[in-house]
Amino acid sequence: MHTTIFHVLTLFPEMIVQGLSPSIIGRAWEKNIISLNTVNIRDYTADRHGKVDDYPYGGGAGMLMQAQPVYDAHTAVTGGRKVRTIYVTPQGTPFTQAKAQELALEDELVFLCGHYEGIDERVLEEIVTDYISIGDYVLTGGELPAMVMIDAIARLIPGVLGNDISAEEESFYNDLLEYPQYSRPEVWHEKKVPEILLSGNHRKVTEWRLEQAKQRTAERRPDLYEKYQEKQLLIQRLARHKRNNIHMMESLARGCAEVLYCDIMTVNHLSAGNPAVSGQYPAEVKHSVTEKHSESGKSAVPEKFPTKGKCPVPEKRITEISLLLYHRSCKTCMAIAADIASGEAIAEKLPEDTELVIVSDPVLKELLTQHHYRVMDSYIQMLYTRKEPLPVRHKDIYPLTMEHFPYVCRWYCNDGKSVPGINDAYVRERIQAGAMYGAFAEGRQVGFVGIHSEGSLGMLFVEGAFRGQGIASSLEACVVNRMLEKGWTPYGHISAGNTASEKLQEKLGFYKAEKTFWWLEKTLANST
Ligand code: 9D3
Repeated sequence: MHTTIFHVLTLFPEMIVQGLSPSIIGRAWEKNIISLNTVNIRDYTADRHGKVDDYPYGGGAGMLMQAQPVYDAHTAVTGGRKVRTIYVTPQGTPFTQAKAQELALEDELVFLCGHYEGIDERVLEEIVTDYISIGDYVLTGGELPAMVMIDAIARLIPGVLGNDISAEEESFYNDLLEYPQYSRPEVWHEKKVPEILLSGNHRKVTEWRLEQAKQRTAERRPDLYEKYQEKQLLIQRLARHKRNNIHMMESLARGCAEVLYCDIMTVNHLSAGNPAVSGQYPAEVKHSVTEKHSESGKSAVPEKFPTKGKCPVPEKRITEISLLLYHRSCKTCMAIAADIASGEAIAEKLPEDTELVIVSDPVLKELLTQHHYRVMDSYIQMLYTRKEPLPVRHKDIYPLTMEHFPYVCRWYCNDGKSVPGINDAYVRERIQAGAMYGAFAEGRQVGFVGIHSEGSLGMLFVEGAFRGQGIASSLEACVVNRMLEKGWTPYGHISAGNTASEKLQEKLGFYKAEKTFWWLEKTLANST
């Protein structure tokens, strides 16, 4: 099993150990999911009296930590290997959830906690890779900031929080502050629990909570609320072609993707069959761009009326979007491009470490297959937009744990004709994220289904001998219901030509997108 190691270089190691041990982090340490190695910098001083500090050259208040003990403590821990080393300092860049996610991908981290007025700059230059602060206020040392960061990073490591859908996917209202919550008793200090929460109407409860979350965010965090509204506007734009865009809408709504490129054009669409129009424009001018925004983050700009490309006849204005979304946690991108220029801009902006790209425009497919990506397969996108939960006939369906890993691998990884790109490590990660469910019959596992890391429903499998009994339907229904509870819109990608699966989805109430979807996989850079 894999263990993430946190080394902490400090003058107060007991503070770190005592601070983290009683928490969930301590439990993860006992289970060897993480390991905490505290090192007392004082143990490495070359000074006979154990001194580690001295006066700053040039004068000034207080003392500085000297380079030698810090350097030797660091070398003792890393043995000269290149290990990501974080100096926690008020002079660092502010710590964020994004930084926590990035650091959670490392196998080993060193935290250096300063004391006194700081540390001799020369040793920092040699060992530090990241300078990080936890905010604009003054503390007495770096131990609490190091503990804050370790806590935030460790809870993102699979297995630390237990086996439920990962901490990151849990909240539907990801971009908003949380709604108020109430527990027993129903009346306390003459204050009654809001009526709607006692109604048992799940949908009404969800709506009420969203409204509360919005109100509270607008009031307490206007900065977050503005971002939320921008994103909602983008989702609304995408919703004009919902069946083709549901994958992007859901990624944004579930808060698991960031916008790397967004270009919204308002287009004067001239229908080919309109005799009033034909002849007035050169054949190749099918539309005129009247507005174009390419700045990511300034995505949701209100539509304006045409300013250029004046058109003599009334025409239909449509909005076309080019968009690049990035799921940092699974190195997966989703992209749509309205034209070649946007496609090229998207290819340009694609992060280098992107392992999988999901596209639904031939332009993008062509461009990216010239750019180190290769088509794995083509898919039909299907979505379920009803709000009603589906009936689950087969009752023996449970979330999978690692004890079921060999079963899933046997049927999914080693069975040549399965989905390309699915491998042992991926299956393990999905199980640990709580994203896989198994069907059981006659006292053993007979099938499974899961939610892919970028959010689509898939990985459906039922053993031959148990097919035709509604087990596959029940597996799917179970995941659909789970998603509906979270306020998600379930969607999936069906391998083109897998008519059996398509039929099953249709029977459950899913319907198809018009576009074809391609999954593009990164080819090795040196093999091109
Ligand atoms: C006289 C200059 N001081 C800066 C206001 C020096 C100083 C103050 C506090 C040097 C170290 C500290 C201790 N704080 C940290 O080590 C620290 C910290 C913090 O104080 N606030 C927010 N994030 C961090 S990360 C490390």
